[in-house]
Formats: sequence, C-alpha cells, structure tokens
Amino acid sequence: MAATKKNGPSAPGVPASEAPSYEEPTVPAGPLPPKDDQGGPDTLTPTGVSTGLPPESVGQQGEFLTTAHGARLADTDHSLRAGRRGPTLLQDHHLREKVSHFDHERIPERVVHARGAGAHGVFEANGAGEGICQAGFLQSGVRTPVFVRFSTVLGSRGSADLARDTRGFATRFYTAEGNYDLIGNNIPVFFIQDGIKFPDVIHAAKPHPDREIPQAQSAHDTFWDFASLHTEAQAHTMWNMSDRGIPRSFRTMEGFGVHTWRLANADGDTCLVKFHWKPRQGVHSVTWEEAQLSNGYDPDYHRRDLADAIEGGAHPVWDLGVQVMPDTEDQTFEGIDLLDPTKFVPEELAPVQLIGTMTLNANPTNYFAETEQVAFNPSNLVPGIDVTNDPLLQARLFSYLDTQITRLGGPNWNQLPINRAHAPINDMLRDGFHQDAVHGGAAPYRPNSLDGGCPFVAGHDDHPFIDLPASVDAAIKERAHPASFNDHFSQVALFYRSLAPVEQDHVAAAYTFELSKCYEQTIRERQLQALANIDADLCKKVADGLGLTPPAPTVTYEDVGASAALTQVGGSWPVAGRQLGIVIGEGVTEAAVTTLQKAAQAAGVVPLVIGPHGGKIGKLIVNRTYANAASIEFDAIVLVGELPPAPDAMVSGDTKAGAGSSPTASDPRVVKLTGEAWRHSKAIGAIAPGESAALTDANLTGDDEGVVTGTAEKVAPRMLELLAEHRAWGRFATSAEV
Ligand code: HDE
Repeated sequence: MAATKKNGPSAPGVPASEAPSYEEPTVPAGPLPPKDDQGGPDTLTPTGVSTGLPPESVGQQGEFLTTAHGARLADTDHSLRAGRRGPTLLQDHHLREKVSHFDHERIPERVVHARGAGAHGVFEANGAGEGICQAGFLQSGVRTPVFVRFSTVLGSRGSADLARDTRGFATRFYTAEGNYDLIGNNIPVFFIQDGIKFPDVIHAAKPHPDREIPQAQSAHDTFWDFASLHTEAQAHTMWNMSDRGIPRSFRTMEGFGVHTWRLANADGDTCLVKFHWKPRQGVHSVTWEEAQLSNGYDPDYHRRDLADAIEGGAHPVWDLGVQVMPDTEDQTFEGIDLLDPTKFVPEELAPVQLIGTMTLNANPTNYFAETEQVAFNPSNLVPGIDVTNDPLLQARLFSYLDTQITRLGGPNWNQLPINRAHAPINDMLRDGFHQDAVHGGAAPYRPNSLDGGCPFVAGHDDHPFIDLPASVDAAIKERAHPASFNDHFSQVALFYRSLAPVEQDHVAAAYTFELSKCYEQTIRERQLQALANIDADLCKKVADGLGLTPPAPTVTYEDVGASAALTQVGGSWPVAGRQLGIVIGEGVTEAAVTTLQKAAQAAGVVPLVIGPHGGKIGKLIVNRTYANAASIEFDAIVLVGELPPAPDAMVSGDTKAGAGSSPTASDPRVVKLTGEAWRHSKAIGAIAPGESAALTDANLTGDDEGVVTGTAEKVAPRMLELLAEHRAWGRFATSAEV
C-alpha cells in the first residue's frame, strides 16, 4: 500500500507531491496532484476562452495505462511475439506506438538561448505608466499573469548554467488585449547594430564548426576574431567580461529591453522608452572560479536556484521601469542615438521610473510543455506599444515568428497551451499542422456576407492595435547606417570606468582568461588594440597577463564620464532564498545548530546541514556530506564545534581529502570548503567554545574580514547581515590599492 505522506516545503527539490512507498504500489489510483509550488498555463481553448478547469485537467487522466486513443492496456513490458523465442510481430500496435512516439520526442532546440528555465507569476501595474501608455495592463492596479523564461545564449539545451555569457530575460504578459512579449537580456547593449549581422555573431560565438568545441563559451578564436574585427561588439563583450556575465542567480539579474520602444497614451501622445527590470533581490554575481566549479558540481545551478527559491516561498520580485525620452524627429537623446542598440542611456541622464511589479510565484508543472514550447515573439505587441526603426529590432520582428515554424513544427504554435492568448482569437488563419481549433463558419475571408460579415475589423473605439504613424524621411534605398553608429568605444569606456576597483580587476582577469584560450596570437593582439582604444590601464593589465606589449590607441573620442548605477558593489539586499551551509561533526551541540536554522528560516534563508555522513546526527537531518558538498552551493558557511576527519577522509575514496599539504585536526574537505568560501569572499562563521580548529586549519581567525566567531546567538544575526551585503568585498586588496 502506497504511503501518502505529503512532501513538505522544508525540502525544496523533492520530485513529487507525496513521498514514495518502499514497495511498488499495486492499488490503482489516479495521477498524483502537482506539488504546491507548481502552476501551469491557464486552461483556455485554442481560441482564448477560459475553461475554468484546473491545470491538472490537461495532464494525464484515469487510473490505468492506456494507448494514445484511450484503450486500457494490461502489459507494457513485453512485445507481441510469435513464440517466446520468436520474432516480434508488426501488428503489435502498442509497441509501434510506444517506440514511434519516443522516436519523435525531441524537437529542435532554439538556435540561440537553447538553455533556459521558466516560471509563472503575476505583474501588477502601479498606474505610473498610464500617462505615457494606453496599454490596459499598465493601468493602475491591473494584475496580469506572466510567464518568464531566463536563458543563456550560446550553450545547447544541456549545457551548464554558469557559462560566461549574456542571459536572456523574456517575459510574456497574458494581457486582456492579447499577449505582449518583452524579450530582453540582462545586458542593455547588443553585439551588433543591424539584425543582418546576427548569423555572423552567433556563428562566431557558437562552437567551432569542425570539432564542435568549445561548448557554451566565448573563450575561443572564432569569437574574438569576430569581436576584434567588428568593434561595434566591444560594448556588449565588455559587459560579458564584467561580473554581469556570471550572475549569482536569475533572481539577482537586471533585465533590459535593449531597443528603444515607442509608446502612445490614450490621447495619442508618443514618447520613446527603454525598459528595465530592477530585481528587489539586488544585482549579484559569482566569482569566475565559482562559475567554473559550479559547472562541474551543479551544472543546473541557476535552474535549481530559481525553482528552489519559488518552492521555498522566496518568490523573486522585479520592478518594471522605463526611461522616458521625447519622441523627437532625430530619435537621439543627450547625444545618444536611440536607434543604435550598442548604446544605452545612463540612468543619470534619464531616471528609471517604476510602472509596476512582477512576482514569480509558481514553477512550471512540465518543462517541455511550458518552458520548451513557449514561443516568444517581439511582434506580440498590444495597443499603445510600438516598435522603432532600430535595424536590430526590425530583423527580430521577422526572425522569431519564422524560427517557431521549424522549432515547433508548423504555423499553429500560438495554439500551444503556454502560448494561448488570454483574449478572444478570431484570426482567419486556418488549417496547418497541429490545428487545435475547430473553426466554424464558411467564410474565413473578408469581405464576406456568408458568415454575416464576421470577423469585423475594430473601429477606433474598439481599442484596436495601432501602428503609430511615423514620418519617414524621403530617403535613398541603400545598405548603410547613420554616422552616429560609428562610435564603438566611448560608452564602453564609460562602463569600465563606472565599476568598482574589484570589478575592474575581474574584467581584466576575464579578458586575460578568454584571450589566453585563443590559439592565434594575431587575434589576441587585435583585441588588445580594441582594449587600448577603451582604457589604457585595462589594456596594460591584460597585455601583462598575455605577455604582450600594450599598443597605443588608434581612435579618439569624447570622454562620456561614468555612471554610478552600473556597479554591483555596496548596499544591502534581501537574503530570502540564499543558502547557508552549517558544517557539523559527531557530537555537535544541537542547540547551536537549531538557533542557526531558526534564524535562517525566519529570514527566508535555506539552512543546509553538512555532516560527516548522510542520515542523521542526533536529531539533526544531514542535507549534505563532507564528500558531496561544494562551497559553490552556499552563500555563507558556519563551522559548528569540532570537525575531525571523518572515516572516509581518504584520498583513495575522495581525492578532495588530499587537498591540504599536511594533516589537519579538522576534516581536510571541511578545510577546503572553508578556504574556498574565503577565496570567494563569502561570510564565514565559527561556533566553538574556544578557538575553532577548522578556522585555524584554514589559516583564519575571528578577526579576519567577513569572519564571525562566538556563540550561535551572536553569530546567527551577524551572518545574515553579511549575507545581505553579498560579499566581504574588503577582504582582498585590489590592483588599485597595491
Ligand atoms: Fe533573439 N532570438 N535574436 N535577441 N532572443 C531568439 O527565438 C534573433 C536579440 C532573445 O526564452 C530566437 O524563439 C535575431 C536581442 C531572448 O524563448 C531567434 C536577432 C535580444 C531569446 C532569435 C536577435 C534577444 C531569444 C531563438 C538579431 C535582447 C530567448 C528561438 C536581429 C533584446 C527567448 C526563438 C526564449 C531567442 C533571433 C537579437 C533576446 C532565433 C535574428 C537584441 C531572450 O528567433
């Protein structure tokens, strides 16, 4: 008999809503309900009518295994054969259906942004956007369901999450006026100014065509060959080489619409805007070493983090903001060409005005049906939001619709549950592969009288989508761009000079790492020349690392200053959803651990106990062991009491046990973990009656930066404060100081 113990929220990540029984269940029962944290697309008909049914109604039904046409089956383990040792019969419909369907389970992955994770949520407008945009979902108090998909760009579907890369941040608003898709990135500038170059940049960045390596990386010759020749890519690559290229979490990323969009209010007044998502969780990153370790220890790091945080109740929140610029004829603002997507508008020049808030509150029930099949499209616009002539955006308007036809197998991908609009659909599009609607009527054309003239076109008062009138200069048809697009460096320098010294060091290290992975000296030298044109100091640091001579700049441009909004360093941020590692040994004082656990849980932090073995120590449940824990999993660690070597601390069983040079009083894996947390500038706590042997073994004392020692009552609140600061930034000197 199956046990029906509900899996509790204290363990984010358990696979099902009920804990499994030890024996294989034998009493027929229907499918288990989804987990509490799971949601699904609203249950609508393909033409947008709400069915009011729960999300499970589109899942599997009934107690018995059936064929795809609903006949119950008694055996799915044996194929139908002519005799027990004879050949399999072609008439075995179940075998053919089962294997044939399996043969076709995969669909082409996205050409770019193949690796991603999604979540459901809700957007609530605060009304501040009403004056500039007539879109219904931006009117005060309107709540709109959303689905968000975060992604990396370069890697294939199974690649690791912590590649140094841009992150996609695509949001679908299921508005009452149709779907609105805001498909942005975590970086506000792009590699290219014209969409016709997109295949070039992606071909250069994807693995080399001969060996198909390296996966999910820009640290290779073809990428830097392109970026160094095509210097308009320098703006985006500088952001990639900064800490923005390796976010701590999807939850700690900003989002940007990148292009300039044109909004119109109810009176038809227009303005130009840049969209921003501001995470309430703060903007945080990992270190490069953490990223590399994570890709081995936990390639699903970002995916897991998002799902666990939502399951654990730490629902991530972003404010949606706009920078508002006048809709002038030249579409420039403070000297910045708003049609050039390699440029951004510093917040000091146009403050970000918040117009609503998005909360992600449910995980998908089925990755394929939702996260894989969601098909975003920048042409999904609603009344009041229109495009500009940014030549990058213009090409996207074609590409997204086009790519779905191959990826999702035909023209009816809008009818997939996750893509269905929450508005009545009456589109005159007919037939095609996988048609889900059963259209009535005789006249899918206009004008008609046979269907009573239906569908009618909307009049002005019916709130139709409006292609906002825009004057187009009498112009020559040509393949050329405006002169303002020729400045490839001034804003790159602005970005670099806006960073804190520690972030600048990270940038220099990232360029050095990436270029050192190139085989061709010419490519390194060419990229160094681009760096010389950005910042002499940065160029020298990278040149030193590569053993090259820094070249002199070849271009001059006006210094455009710095923007304080660009650094991640400083400030204090909510800690909900962060992970605290509590390292214990046999004979641990349980009360100290309980104090830490309670303080963490009260702040929404997930406490994970790391013990010498699995199972329990006293009453404490061990979540990780010395052998399987890695520092990358924890935002901070606390060492509790004595942590002597566990019996399995032998190099023959776990080579990490040989990490130290000499035997230590503490388990060498704990010493390694502590050393890594130290290097990664994470907070470290130690609870011990006297000196903590584990701290001493890691060459640390309670006086070191970001290290706290004492009782659990003293350590717990201080750890939370340090966690809120994200890193102990002052722990190491920067090159600006030495
Ligand atoms: Fe995309 N992009 N893109 N892109 N993009 C796709 O669409 C493309 C660009 C972005 O989670 C594809 O459905 C072209 C800028 C995100 O499903 C494809 C150009 C920005 C996602 C495509 C660009 C983006 C995509 C692949 C140059 C930031 C993931 C599958 C004109 C503003 C969406 C698909 C998701 C996905 C084409 C440039 C962001 C091939 C041709 C600029 C976040 O259609």
